[in-house]
Amino acid sequence: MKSMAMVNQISIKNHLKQLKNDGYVKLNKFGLKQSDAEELSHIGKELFKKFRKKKLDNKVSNYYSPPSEGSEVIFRLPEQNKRAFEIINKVLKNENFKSTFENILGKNFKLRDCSIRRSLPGDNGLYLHQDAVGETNLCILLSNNPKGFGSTCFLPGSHLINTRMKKWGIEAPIFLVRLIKFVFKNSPGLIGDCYIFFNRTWHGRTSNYTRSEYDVILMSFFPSNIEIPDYSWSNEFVKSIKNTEFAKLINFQSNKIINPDYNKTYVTSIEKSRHQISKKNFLNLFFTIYFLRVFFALFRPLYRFFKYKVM
Ligand SMILES: O=C(O)CCC(=O)C(=O)O
Ligand SMILES: [Fe+2]
Repeated sequence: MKSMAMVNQISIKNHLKQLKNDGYVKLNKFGLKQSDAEELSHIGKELFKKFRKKKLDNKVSNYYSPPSEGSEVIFRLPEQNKRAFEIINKVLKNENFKSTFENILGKNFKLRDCSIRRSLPGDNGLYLHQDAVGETNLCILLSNNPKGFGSTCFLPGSHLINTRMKKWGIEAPIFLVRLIKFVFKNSPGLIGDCYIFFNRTWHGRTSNYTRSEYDVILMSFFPSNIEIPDYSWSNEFVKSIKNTEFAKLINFQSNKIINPDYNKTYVTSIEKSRHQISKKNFLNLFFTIYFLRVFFALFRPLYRFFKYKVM
């Protein structure tokens, strides 16, 4: 019979393989108990209520983005609630979490943000894009969402496309994404389910035309061999969490990177070198690139012309 540790190793290996093939993966809970996940879900709901009441207070804007374009966000969740901090810290200390993230980001990887994003009824979704070099997200679902309404969606395998979307100028608005939605995968699941995705994977958010709100924790990690976009946790908070795993992971201010070695970690290596695209994803990728490039080649001049005329 296989030991528990061996089963764990095999499942991590399979998840990593899937992540590297598709640019995203759904996985088990990294030591997050069902009761912890439900507690986080409850804390999130209470915080949204609190922030909505306080929204006229200017100071709040650093921590809260009020309902706009279908979503609402609370930044730096662990600063808002001690219990949320403790639960998240438990995930960060979990051995499976560590070995998974060390495999893709290298040792000493960093945590930049940990926010809650709510998809509101009537959310049209988010356009197709990529984020910062090296960025990798861990999502923890805080709502039961078996159909994946208002959830992050991905184009499988697109993290391995050499050219960035910005360079081609094909970051697609949501109506275009909807036109070819059969090539995308959304992220359904139940409270506590987790996803990892590379922010280099072409991604957006599906629409939410239900009457429910769907919350998710988005934690953004970076390797230590690149400069991490500016971000600041309050001094008070940093002092209060001394010697925790969390404190270690957000201590990136001193990271002055002079010469990043892109080959050092998987997540930076995909920026520069060629990795094999799996057969399973090839056709969809080829079709999407072709479709978006042709669309923008034909319509961008027209779009610019109308914009110029109106202005
Ligand atoms: O809202 C989401 O699910 C995705 C958000 C996202 O991709 C972003 O903010 O860069
Ligand atoms: Fe994004």
